[in-house]
Amino acid sequence: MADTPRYELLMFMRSHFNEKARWALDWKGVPHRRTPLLPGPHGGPVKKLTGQTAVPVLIVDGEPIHGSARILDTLERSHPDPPLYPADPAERERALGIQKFFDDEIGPKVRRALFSIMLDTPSYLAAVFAGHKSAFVRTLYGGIVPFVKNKMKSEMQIVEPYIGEAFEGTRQGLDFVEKHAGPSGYLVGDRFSVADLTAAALLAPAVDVRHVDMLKPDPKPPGVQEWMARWADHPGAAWVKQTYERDRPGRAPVA
Ligand SMILES: N[C@@H](CCC(=O)N[C@@H](CS)C(=O)NCC(=O)O)C(=O)O
Repeated sequence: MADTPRYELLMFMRSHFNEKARWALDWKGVPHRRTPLLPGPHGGPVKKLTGQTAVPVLIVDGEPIHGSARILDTLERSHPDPPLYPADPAERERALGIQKFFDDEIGPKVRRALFSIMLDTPSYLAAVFAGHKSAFVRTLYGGIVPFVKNKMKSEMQIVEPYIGEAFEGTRQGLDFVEKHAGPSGYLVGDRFSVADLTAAALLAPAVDVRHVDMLKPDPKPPGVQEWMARWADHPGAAWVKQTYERDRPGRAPVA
């Protein structure tokens, strides 16, 4: 029997809030196991473990921690080097404020905007979230989407005026990083921090980032191509790509 790892991440493939936790684990070089779950069937087991259904969940020595900001905070305490929090208290406060802004305001809107497109292409949705499963499971999963589409739409508020606000929120996030990145390219001070990690991860679904954990599968349906083309020339999209190229490490050791 395989040993139980000290760190196990319960996650969705390619999901941007989950990407925050993956990035922090990789940045700090924390050996961990990843357990990809399928959105939908994930709900029961995750609720049993944490009392709520959202992932990422990081299990540390058997203790589940949910919420990407809490996960990053836990890792910052257990693995302070390399840091994600600036040493200067004022800079730290600003970096955590930027994380909160993106977690609360921008991340959910980016997701809503992209889902408003992907729900019309169930097989692509299956390729995004069930790419690690067999072709049989992917086909089954894609086949279920049309039946749960309306429930998903109401749960994720995929209706007007929220869809329009979600596209506007995506633009607001890209505008924010364009405006606030300093000469070093970082949002706070002159080194990479939780602010850059959060903004880049939560905007990544709108950008053609090449990192394996966020790469969108091909072929992309026309709606997804249009979604990416819409932001491609925005300087904020260039910032996201640059941040990925410069500061998104490869996979930490598998535990
Ligand atoms: N604020 C949470 C948001 C997490 C979140 O929205 N997770 C989504 C995936 S991106 C999820 O698990 N949705 C399914 C559910 O809530 O049951 C965090 O920062 O971790």
